[in-house]
Amino acid sequence: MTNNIAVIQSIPILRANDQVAQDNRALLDSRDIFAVNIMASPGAGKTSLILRTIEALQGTPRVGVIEGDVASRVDAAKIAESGTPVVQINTQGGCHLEATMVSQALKKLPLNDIDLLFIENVGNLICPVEFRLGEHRNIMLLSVPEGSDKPYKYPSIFTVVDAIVINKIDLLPYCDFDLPAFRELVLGLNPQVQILPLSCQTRKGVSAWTRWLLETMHTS
Ligand SMILES: Nc1nc2c(ncn2[C@@H]2O[C@H](COP(=O)(O)OP(=O)(O)OP(=O)(O)O)[C@@H](O)[C@H]2O)c(=O)[nH]1
Ligand SMILES: [Mg+2]
Repeated sequence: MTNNIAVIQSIPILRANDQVAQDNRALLDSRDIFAVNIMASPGAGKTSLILRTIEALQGTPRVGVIEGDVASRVDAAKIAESGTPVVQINTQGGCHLEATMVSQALKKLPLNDIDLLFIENVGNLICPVEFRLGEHRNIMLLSVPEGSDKPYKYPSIFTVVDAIVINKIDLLPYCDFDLPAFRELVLGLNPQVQILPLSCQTRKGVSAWTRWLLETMHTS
């Protein structure tokens, strides 16, 4: 009798997420789209970096954007103004993007017109780290006013990323951000990571960032 009872084996959330992330990755690979997941604290400059990169690349490769925010279309509106295809995900309180959200967003993007996809994750240094989305590279942004001690407090994110962009270097004279100490600390956690200081405001360092991005895109 008990053989007739239906049983659903629940899949742990992260494993289920990884399966969808693999499907996203397969779709992106089949369309020759390189995807970059951008993680950072709120206000570190994720949207600014995407806008500066779009400006610097001048249409080659062709960029598309998925914007992840708890609420609002503010960031997507800024990207759309540049003429770049964009989809906004609102997590309605969720502190990170999940692969299913990206899967839905990919259905709304003109994939034939995109070579490089930026996924702006929700501003958070903890939760996005665990959730793969199907991306080819993970980038972290840390802005100078946040302080150079963040690797002590949030070590996980520093270990999973391929590059760390230190944004707002125009503010270095006004902050006590210790760049050499930060470098040493981060390389201790992740010896392979690229560290790219820049300012989205003055554009200093943006060309080194785009050079690294294109290099890693073409060698993937
Ligand atoms: N001084 C200075 N300000 C910057 C720089 N880059 C961005 N900002 C400012 O920082 C603020 C936040 O920038 P955003 O690009 O919106 O940051 P974000 O990480 O996308 O923020 P959320 O999406 O809200 O998490 C804005 O007022 C930007 O103008 C920079 O290089 N220097
Ligand atoms: Mg933003």
